[in-house]
Amino acid sequence: MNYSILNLGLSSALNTMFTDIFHARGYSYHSVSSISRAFQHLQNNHVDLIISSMELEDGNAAIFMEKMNASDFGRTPVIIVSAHDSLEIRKKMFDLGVIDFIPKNINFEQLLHYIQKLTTQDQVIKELGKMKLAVLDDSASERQIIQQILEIYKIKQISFFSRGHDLLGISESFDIYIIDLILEDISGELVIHHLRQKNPNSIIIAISSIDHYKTISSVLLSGASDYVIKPFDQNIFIARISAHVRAYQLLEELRQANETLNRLVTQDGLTELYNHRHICQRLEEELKKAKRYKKDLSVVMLDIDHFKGVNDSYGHQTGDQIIAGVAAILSQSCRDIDIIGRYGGEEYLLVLPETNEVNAHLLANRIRKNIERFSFTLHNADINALQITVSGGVYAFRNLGEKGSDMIKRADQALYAAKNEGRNRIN
Ligand code: GH3
Ligand code: MG
Ligand code: MG
Repeated sequence: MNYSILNLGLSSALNTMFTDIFHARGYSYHSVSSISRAFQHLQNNHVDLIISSMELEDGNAAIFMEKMNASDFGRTPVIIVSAHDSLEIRKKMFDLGVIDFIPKNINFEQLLHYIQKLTTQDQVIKELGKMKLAVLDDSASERQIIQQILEIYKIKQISFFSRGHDLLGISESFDIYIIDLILEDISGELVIHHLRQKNPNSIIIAISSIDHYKTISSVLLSGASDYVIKPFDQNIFIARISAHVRAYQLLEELRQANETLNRLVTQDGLTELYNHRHICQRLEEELKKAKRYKKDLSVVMLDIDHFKGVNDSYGHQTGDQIIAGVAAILSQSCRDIDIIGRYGGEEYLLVLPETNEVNAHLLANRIRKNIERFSFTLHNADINALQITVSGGVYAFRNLGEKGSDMIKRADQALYAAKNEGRNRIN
């Protein structure tokens, strides 16, 4: 992201340093020494962050902040860099709305932290723009104020409601709810309670002029994500919503990271089938179910015939393509509830719930024929199509004392018999 930073100050040493740092990171950077020049620049350019020194050519940082607050640029964040540091100065500047105060032995980490924050803020505002909002308030003027605030932040998908029953009555869900507590037809707290039950992940913000801790506590317990007291400052209101959007984003990132992690732990990289550990685990689980509910359960062990020859003649990469190709045929040939794994190198294990030995044989033979008929297209200079066969061993669960590993052993024995009897067959 190309951020634009404006420096306001008299020190050329600081200006040189900022120029180096910001240009190196690809940010656009401009420096002025007076308040009037700063406003000229702001009129004509977009600025994401202002860094101001205390002493300026035509005034000081406090005067600048007063003018900023009265201008259209009041929302642009300002950081103060100062050689003089006292609690008094800090308090005065914070009261004027600066976002931080950095002593002049400036720590660049701290400065870059603000740039990072701008990125986060950008992402949050962008995310907010995509979200669907519902505003419930029985006062038309309040609804208008909220609409104006939201529109400043380019939030456009807003539905307005004046009656709690209307909002509860529709089936549509929203990402963010802004709920006034005192309504004509129903208590806002009850609305929040129902909304929360229906929308466990939505952001629900209660707004009210009641500032008693008991009300606040009770509304938060009913499921509100936050409570904003009226009249509220528009920037604080958006900052609070943004904080929840950020948490919402982080949770979503966490959920996706968990999903990826889970895939990595359970999946074989080459074939995208379950890996050895996971298919064995799934077999144990299915065996428990089969025993408890007295259901059939079969396993099939499949192994590519003379696979060493494929590697030897055409190379390991071609071998890998065949292993992945066979996996794809298995996935296409099985039902959704069948569980398919790569047991080892060119061996596959199928776990077939509610399938008896006869049906497991039928399936294994259908797969065997599909593979025998299939012509594997290869990305290989020597050969562009190859045919292979597989052999298989079937075993169906018989007695309560059996473990998953016993079933695999039996299927493996049947497989070796098939190999001995000439391959391209199922035993
Ligand atoms: P059989 O018909 O008796 O099964 O003969 P085979 O050659 O298939 O059996 P063997 O078990 O002797 O050889 C399996 C070969 O599979 C040996 C090994 O190098 C190869 N292999 C195992 N894993 C992989 C892999 O991930 N990629 C490739 N390309 N080859 C693999
Ligand atoms: Mg083999
Ligand atoms: Mg093998």
